[in-house]
Amino acid sequence: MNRRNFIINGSTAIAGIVLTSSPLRLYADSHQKSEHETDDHDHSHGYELPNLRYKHDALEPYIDKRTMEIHHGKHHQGYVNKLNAAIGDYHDLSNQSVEDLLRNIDKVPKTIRQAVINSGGGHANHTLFWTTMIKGGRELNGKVAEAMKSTFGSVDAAKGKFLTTAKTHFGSGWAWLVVDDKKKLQIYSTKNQDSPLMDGHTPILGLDVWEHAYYLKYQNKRADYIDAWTNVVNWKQVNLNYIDAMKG
Ligand code: MN3
Repeated sequence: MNRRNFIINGSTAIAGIVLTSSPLRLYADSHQKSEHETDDHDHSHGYELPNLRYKHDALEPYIDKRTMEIHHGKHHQGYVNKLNAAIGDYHDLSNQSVEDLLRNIDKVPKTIRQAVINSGGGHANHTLFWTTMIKGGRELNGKVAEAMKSTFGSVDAAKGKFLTTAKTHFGSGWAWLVVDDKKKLQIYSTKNQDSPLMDGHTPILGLDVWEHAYYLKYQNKRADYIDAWTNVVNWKQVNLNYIDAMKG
């Protein structure tokens, strides 16, 4: 047992509750623990694919069951496997959350840095993505809505900018709503699996625009997929992510 686990387990015993001391706190609300997963910070057995909070068909007809099965079970699992392979014997790295790895990407040895950017980014990005969708979607209000108004003029303007950013991104990548290092909202896209965490930004909503996210159902019609996705956005979770990001 390493020092960090000892402290967390010790705290757990005293407090009687599980203390999730950042960085996964961002996702804590949505994080379902399985019996194999007792500690967000214990990666001594490698990073693990998080469970979905809903069934594969829950987002039908907007996101189809088969896409969810392959996207979560094959693509996301693939990023987790490749991250574990890249980290290998770097035990000092594998004690960190994937978010911390990305935040401190300059400290990752050059020989594995790009692999961590790709696969660690893939793991972190998808982990957020699953939690910001839910059957039926949720209403957009609360603190994040206020911040969207003050930053972009209106909630609709912010939503519009996000959707346009996603639709016009060239090639594989992600559209993001982030809290930047000055605690301001920003909307932009990144290529491949590049994570906003590498720029010191905290992503609170991400939309996967890789073809694997939509091709089975929408083929070349990325805009249709993006419009459909608006029906399943869990804005309640995005608001919680915003509140959490503003605390940090
Ligand atoms: Mn994907």
